[in-house]
Amino acid sequence: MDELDRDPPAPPVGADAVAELVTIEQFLQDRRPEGASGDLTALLYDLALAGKLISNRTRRAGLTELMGASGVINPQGEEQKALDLYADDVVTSLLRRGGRVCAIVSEERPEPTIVDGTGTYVVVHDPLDGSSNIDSNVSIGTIFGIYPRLSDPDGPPDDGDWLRPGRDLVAAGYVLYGTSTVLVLSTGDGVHAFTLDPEVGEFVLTWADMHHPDTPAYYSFNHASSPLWDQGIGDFVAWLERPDTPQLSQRYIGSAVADFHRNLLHGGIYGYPAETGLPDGKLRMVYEGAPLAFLAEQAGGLGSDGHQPLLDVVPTTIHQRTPVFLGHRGLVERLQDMVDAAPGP
Ligand code: P6P
Repeated sequence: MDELDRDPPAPPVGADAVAELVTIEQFLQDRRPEGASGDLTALLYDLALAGKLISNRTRRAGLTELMGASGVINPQGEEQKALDLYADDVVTSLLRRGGRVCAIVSEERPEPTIVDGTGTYVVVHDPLDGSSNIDSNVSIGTIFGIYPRLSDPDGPPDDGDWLRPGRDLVAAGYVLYGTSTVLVLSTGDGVHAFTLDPEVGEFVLTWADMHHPDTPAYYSFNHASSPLWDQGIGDFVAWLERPDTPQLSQRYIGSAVADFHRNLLHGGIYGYPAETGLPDGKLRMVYEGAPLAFLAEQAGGLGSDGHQPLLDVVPTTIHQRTPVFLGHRGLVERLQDMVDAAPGP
């Protein structure tokens, strides 16, 4: 047999593996805008590293003392779990060390953490959303948003840097600690997901350019609270459950990041309405509502407070709460219409 008849040599297995492997570093480098300083990319690396460290601890929470309560009460009046404190410390320490932020807003701290130096970004984050689920081994998550600094870099950052509409975000994302650890992020050019390969410690691209499916599959509301909702919300959920409307399954896991992620993949709507006793709802605008709404819109969906896009709301305090409805644009808009149409105070 002469040379021409022989099949080309099969590429070495390693080359195949590498060819398919897109790490988060490679992905961000490939999408870095011309002339960008690289600070945002480096900041996202720091948050990815924080996700790896927190993931490692959540996997061991039952094996160490991290499962329990810390005995400390956070600004929300909720008892902080030891893992909340660990996650907050990890994010804060890595961001301080990275030198790219001037301020950090955290659910776990009463005031923003001001970082000396020349950092040009502000990070807002919920270090561990859903932490009440830790002992029941339900998925939990870290939520983050990134703003460019507005204040004069020669002076201290001020609340104009973080009390601003989510429309100003330049990036947002979450790390979901579930059956696997998934980092979902957007820098304004679509939503992309990276799954942590624990054997090599790399976040590897697993979903690029994610979009809410046109046909929704789930709705995520806590039905136990329905007697406490305003009429428009009750009317919307009752409409969802009518036999002649889209047949959706009800899935509500008590962890917004997990509900949001499932609905992003399979289509649906998550809602935490205002209710008697919680006139502004439960979720927080700055570090939960706005980042998740940024992702929802980047994925072709919508995030709303029941009346308007969450990204258009200007918060007045860093821990303020808001009703939150996230996901399939058609469903969120229908909810808004039914809320506006309902008689009410
Ligand atoms: P409830 C977790 O504490 C959280 O902020 C969200 O992640 C979750 O969707 C919601 O609260 C659950 O609240 O009142 O239904 O238990």
